[in-house]
Amino acid sequence: MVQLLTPEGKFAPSASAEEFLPYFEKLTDADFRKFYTDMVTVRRYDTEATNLQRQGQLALWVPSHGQEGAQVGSAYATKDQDHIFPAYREHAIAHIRGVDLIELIRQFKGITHGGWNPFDPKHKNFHIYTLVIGSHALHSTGYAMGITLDGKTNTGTPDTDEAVIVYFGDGATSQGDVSEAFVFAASYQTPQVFFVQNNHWAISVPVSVQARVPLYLRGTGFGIPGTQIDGNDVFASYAVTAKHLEDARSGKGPSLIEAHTYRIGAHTSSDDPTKYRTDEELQGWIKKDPIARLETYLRESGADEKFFTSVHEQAADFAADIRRRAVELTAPGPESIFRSVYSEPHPVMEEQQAWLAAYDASFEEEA
Ligand SMILES: Cc1ncc(C[n+]2csc(CCOP(=O)(O)OP(=O)(O)O)c2C)c(N)n1
Ligand SMILES: [Mg+2]
Repeated sequence: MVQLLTPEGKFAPSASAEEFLPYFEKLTDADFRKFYTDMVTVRRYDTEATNLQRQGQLALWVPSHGQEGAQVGSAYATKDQDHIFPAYREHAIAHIRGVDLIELIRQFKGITHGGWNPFDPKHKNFHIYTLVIGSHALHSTGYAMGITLDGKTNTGTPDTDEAVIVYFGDGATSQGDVSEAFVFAASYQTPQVFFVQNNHWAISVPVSVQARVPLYLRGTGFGIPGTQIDGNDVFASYAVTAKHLEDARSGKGPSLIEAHTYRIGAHTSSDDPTKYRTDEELQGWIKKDPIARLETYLRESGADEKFFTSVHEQAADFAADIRRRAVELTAPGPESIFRSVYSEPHPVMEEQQAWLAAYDASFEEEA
């Protein structure tokens, strides 16, 4: 397992980390502080969203608490031209790509048909959240085949060459869609990274039931090489993803990363994890927290109390702003249904919209 930063916050790269170190060495102290700031901000946001759900503001929330190391490191390893296909827990990745996190709130409030800013399904090349487990593995492979056919990758210009990264969970690897995506990715040598956040549970089913071999080996039989990383180590996540994406952009085909991490919270706001997992297991993972270990590292490399206080203040302000805007969000009118069907105005949609408006108005006349 590739690890650079131990759970105790010591920089001690594993032997397997060697080929990835050149990528890590490009980072500066300012990058480490950015990683930390984003991890703290998104954790604070996640807590706020969980509270908003409990207070009846959101229909559902899917917490990301505990998975910030895997997400922040890998997101910083992407380039603007890369295409990201998330599942539904990738809040830190959305944030780093520049998606306004109120857009995720809009989705979980149930007042949008999807898309960001507010209806664009590929705003910032961050594609829509996908709750149908594993289906977006196929979408991402299709997209990666498309950018190859369009000549947008492996042209020898790394500043603009494109790649695709798709995120899904340990449970998703059991889906037929993911296997099919592996077949097509290997056959067409797509410029693509499959990033598995192995948080050890698929709702109440432990990964040990679904996978008899480590997940990073799942691709091997398809011809897709894999790397296993400590997903709570933001440095490992950055360095390994940077290399895998660079390989993808330069014609080396698809690959897989398995990030070992843990979902500290419930699967969703509808789940009670105390029904199926032990407190002992949870406490063991809390000791491997991705934020705490980076904090130790930063303190030992000279970050002072003022830095940490200011990060926590910024995160609290960020969450307060989200709360204020979340409460003010209103549902769009029914015309938004018609607006989201075609990318351009369409006569049948206009006709149907006019019919619905007249139908609605007929009630007003009766009243
Ligand atoms: C096709 C499909 N089957 C079942 C479900 C119900 N479901 C929602 S989340 C989930 C578990 C997913 O686990 P994993 O892939 O490990 O992702 P995690 O939620 O742990 O991040 C299941 C079975 C679904 N959303 N879609
Ligand atoms: Mg899981």
